[in-house]
Amino acid sequence: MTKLVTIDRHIIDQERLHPGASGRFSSLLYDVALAAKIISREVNMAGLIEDIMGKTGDTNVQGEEVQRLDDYAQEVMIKAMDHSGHLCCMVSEECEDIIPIPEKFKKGKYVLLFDPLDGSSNIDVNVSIGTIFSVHRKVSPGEDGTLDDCLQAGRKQLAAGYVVYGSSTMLVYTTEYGGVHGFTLDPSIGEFLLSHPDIRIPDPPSKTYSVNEAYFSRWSRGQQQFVEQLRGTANEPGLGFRSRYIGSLVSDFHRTLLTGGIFMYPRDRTSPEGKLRLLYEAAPLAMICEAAGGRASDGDRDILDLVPEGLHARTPLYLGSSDLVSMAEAALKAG
Ligand code: P6P
Repeated sequence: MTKLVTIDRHIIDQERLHPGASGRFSSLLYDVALAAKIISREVNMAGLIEDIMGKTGDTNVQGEEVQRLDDYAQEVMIKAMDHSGHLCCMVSEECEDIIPIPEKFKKGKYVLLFDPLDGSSNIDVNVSIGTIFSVHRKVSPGEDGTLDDCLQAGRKQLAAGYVVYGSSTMLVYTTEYGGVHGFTLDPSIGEFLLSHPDIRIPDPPSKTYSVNEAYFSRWSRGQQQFVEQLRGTANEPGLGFRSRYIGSLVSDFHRTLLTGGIFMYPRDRTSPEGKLRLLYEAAPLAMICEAAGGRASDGDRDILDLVPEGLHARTPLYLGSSDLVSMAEAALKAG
C-alpha cells in the first residue's frame, strides 16, 4: 500500500512547500471538500430518495429547468462556505447576482465562484455530474465583495477545482503554485484520499475528440473541417480519432485530462458565444488543464486571458492536449 494522504494533509503539505501560502486559503479548500462530501452523499442516494429526483418546476438564470439536487447542492455550498470568514462574496450558476456574506458572519479576502451541480439534466438517468469551483483574491477596497472582485481574468485565479460524482467521487484541484492533484472519496471513512498525484495530460494523447456533433450543420466551415480531419469522411480516412461525448462537462473534461484528446463546445449559428460559462466553468477547468500541461482556448484566445463582461458570460471552449487545441485554432482561422 502506498502512503495514505488525505486531502487535508495534502493541503497542509502544499502550504508548507509554499511559505507564501496563507492558512486561510487552505481552510477554504477544506470547506469545499466538506461540501463535496455532503453533495456526494445525496447524489449517490438520488435514485433512492423520491423527493430529490426530478425537477422543482423552477428555471434558473440560464432559463434551464432546475433539478431538486441543483437546489440542494447550491444550498450545501452556501451553508458550508458563508460562515468560514474567508469569503467576501460568492457567485453561483444558480443565482443571477452576487451572493453576499450575511452581516452576522466575518468577511474575508477571497471570492468563491461555482457551478454547484453541472450536467444536472443527467441526474435522472444516472450519468455522472459534477461541481466546479474557482477562487479569486478580493481586489476592491472595503469588506463586501463587488462585481470587480468577481469579473477577473482566469489567469488571476488562486485555485480551481472540480468534483466528479461518478463510479467514485473524485475531487481534482490546482492552485497558483501549480500541480494538479486528484483525490478519491472513501465513503466508508468520509475522507478524500490522494489517488492521482501530479496529474499530467498524457503525451502523446489518446486519439479522442469530444463534441456534440448534432450541431454539425450550425458550425463554421473551419469547425466542420477540423472534426472531419480528426474522424475522416466517406472519402477521406482522416486521423482515425474516436468520439466520446457524455454531455456532462465535468465528466468529458475529466476523461480528457486523464487520457488526453480534445473537448470542444464551439460557438454556432444559434449560440454565437457557445453555451458554457466563462467564470465558473471554462476558467477553472482551463486553469487545471494548463497546470496539467494542456491548453484551453475559445478558439482564438487563451481562456485564461479572457476578462468576463458579466457573471454569466458564455464562451466557446476548447480544452485538452496542446497540439490538438492549437490545431483547432488553426482550422477555425483557415475555415
Ligand atoms: P449539449 C450540461 O447541461 C452542460 O451544461 C454541460 O455539462 C455539458 O458539457 C453541456 O451542457 C452539454 O450541452 O448542448 O451538448 O447538450
